[in-house]
Amino acid sequence: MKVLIIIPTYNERENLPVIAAQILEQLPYEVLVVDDQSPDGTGALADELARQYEGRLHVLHRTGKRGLGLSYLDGFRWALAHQADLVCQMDADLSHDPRFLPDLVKAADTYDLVLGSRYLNGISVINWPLRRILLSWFANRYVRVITGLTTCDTTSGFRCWRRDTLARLQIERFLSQRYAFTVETVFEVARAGGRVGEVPIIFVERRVGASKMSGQVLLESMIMPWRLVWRNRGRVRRPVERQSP
Ligand SMILES: Nc1nc2c(ncn2[C@@H]2O[C@H](COP(=O)(O)OP(=O)(O)OP(=O)(O)O)[C@@H](O)[C@H]2O)c(=O)[nH]1
Ligand SMILES: [Mg+2]
Repeated sequence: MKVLIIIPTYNERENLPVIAAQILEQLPYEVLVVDDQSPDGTGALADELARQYEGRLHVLHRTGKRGLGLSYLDGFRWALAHQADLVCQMDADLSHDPRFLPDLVKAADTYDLVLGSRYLNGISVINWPLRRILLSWFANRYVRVITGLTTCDTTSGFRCWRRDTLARLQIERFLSQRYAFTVETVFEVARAGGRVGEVPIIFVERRVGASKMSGQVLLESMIMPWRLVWRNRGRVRRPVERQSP
């Protein structure tokens, strides 16, 4: 079974070699780095890593409009074209520990989409200031109330998809270009009757590099749940969804 881990990067020079080694030296998976022409040279570094881990680390250099959601869509297309059976998503900044990947992969036996959840057993977040925890926690509450989704951590970027779930996504329908993509994807899977599960993870704040969170990102994320509900009006009001056991 081919498991592909997609890692989007924008200025992650210090982090990328560490996360690549952690995954490729301990787990039987492949990695796809999707770089958005990082000014710090992460793309060229990824090419070096592709030579070092020949056949196991691949690089997609994006051109055109920058965006986390747009990067994932390109990564998904690549994964489908390269016959991946399971596709995981994770950040490059070492916030997502690869030791949880096997749990996500295993849960994909049962679920169409598996979320690595920070809020399943209380709050599992290390080194976040209180205001950041509150922002993330309220963002998840906000999404649940507006969309009717029942997942605890709908905004998590640590996930595993079954190939057939990805293949069924109507990519051309997507509205989000940035981080709101996390919510839109869960909403679309649940709306189509897919099984969404959550497994607990421990999230650690990045130590090096800068966050790409911006006002524009927050604005898109505030508006998106309303846009999703509006687009879906007249159909199932509250998407049906099953939780993890
Ligand atoms: N390709 C691509 N990657 C991006 C873009 N924006 C962010 N990323 C990557 O997406 C991942 C998550 O970005 P972060 O800036 O860590 O955002 P976050 O984890 O939501 O927020 P923090 O908690 O502040 O770190 C990292 O691997 C980034 O390098 C983008 O526009 N394009
Ligand atoms: Mg981060």
